[in-house]
Amino acid sequence: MKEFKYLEFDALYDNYVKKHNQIISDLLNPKLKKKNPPKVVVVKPDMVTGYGNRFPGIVCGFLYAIISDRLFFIEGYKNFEDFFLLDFDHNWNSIKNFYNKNSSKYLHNIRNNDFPLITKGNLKDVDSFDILYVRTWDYVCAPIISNPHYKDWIGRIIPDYRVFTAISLRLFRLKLTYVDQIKNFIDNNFGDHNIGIHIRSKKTSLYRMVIPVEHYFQVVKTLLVGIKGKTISIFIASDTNDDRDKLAKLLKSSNHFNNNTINVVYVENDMNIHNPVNFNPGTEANAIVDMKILSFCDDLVITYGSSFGFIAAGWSYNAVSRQRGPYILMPIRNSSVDLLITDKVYVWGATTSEPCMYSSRTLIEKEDKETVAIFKTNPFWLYHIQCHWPSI
Ligand SMILES: Nc1nc2c(ncn2[C@@H]2O[C@H](COP(=O)(O)OP(=O)(O)O)[C@@H](O)[C@H]2O)c(=O)[nH]1
Ligand SMILES: [Mg+2]
Repeated sequence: MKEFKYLEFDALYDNYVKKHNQIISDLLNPKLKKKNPPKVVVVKPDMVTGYGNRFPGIVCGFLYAIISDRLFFIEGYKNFEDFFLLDFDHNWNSIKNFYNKNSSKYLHNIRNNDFPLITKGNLKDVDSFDILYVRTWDYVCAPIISNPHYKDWIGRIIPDYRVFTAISLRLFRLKLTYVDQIKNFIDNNFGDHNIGIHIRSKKTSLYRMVIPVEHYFQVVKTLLVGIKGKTISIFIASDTNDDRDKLAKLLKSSNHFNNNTINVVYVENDMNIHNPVNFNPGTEANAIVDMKILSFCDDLVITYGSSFGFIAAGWSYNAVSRQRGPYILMPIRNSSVDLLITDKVYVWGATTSEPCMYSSRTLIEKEDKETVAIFKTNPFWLYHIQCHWPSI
């Protein structure tokens, strides 16, 4: 695993951890009789959908906390410590009693969007509120890194603008048991070049759109053009056993792979079981394992409209060294004629491993000119607006 570090950000994070721990231990120390609790950002992550929505919301909350010089907390993530290491206690329940009578404001609520505030506002203007709540499942770091008040500073501490990678690698460090499992899988299954595929076919919000499994196969063939005489692993993560098995069979039966040795690999998850709370396929444990293994692949082929693959693309140091992609497979109408429509692409390559901001087109269409112009100073704004749902 690559020895790349965001030196400036990592130093800032280490200082943040020290500061957080000190302030909270003073607050909880009865002898000190501290009266004024610190100003905070409290993220309410989307716990009803999946990791692909939970992670971006939390990362954005942390970015809000550091740019507004507040402490960072998460509300309602009960089983965080089952999966992740904890550098500092960010459980809002630990200190929320100190705030009962204090003032609060929603800095960002996905239902109201509040884009002008986060794209061009100065957070000093909301300094009087003790609590700034953040509720989002979307990657709103995209407009924050355009904000003229913070742009230069964020650009200095995270020079390649891969805010998700820098923050997620510190906040979402897996516990040893998962690290071992993932490392073991990689040691036993990865080759010289590794292509990760995330198939998401059972997403109800994609209406009647589908992506035939053959399309994933086509993209793998394209990615292998020019690669010769190597050991290639093709790692499949999928929300159904059937699609995974179908793609594995297609790949294994192909003879189009130059002189490469191809190993088709996957974790033996039973995706027929469902999470009883949010009805997601599989389990939270096998989801983070699949996601993390994907993140270590050299090439990624992911599914349009599924945040799972976008998050995988940014959640390892490979995000920094990956030469190309991720490649995003586009859905088509569930009919034989759609493929013949020539104004459709079935796959496109992204230029960044940052997660997509799904509501960026809403921002561009609904907000005032200045907000839109500022958002467009994000070098990846064109990429972000491709994430919007397809118009059918
Ligand atoms: N193990 C595993 N779980 C998956 C896979 N695809 C989807 N899931 C589960 O379904 C959830 C879907 O939510 P999310 O991550 O937001 O992705 P989205 O619904 O496709 O945008 C994930 O968090 C996982 O729990 C997969 O390939 N492997
Ligand atoms: Mg999602």
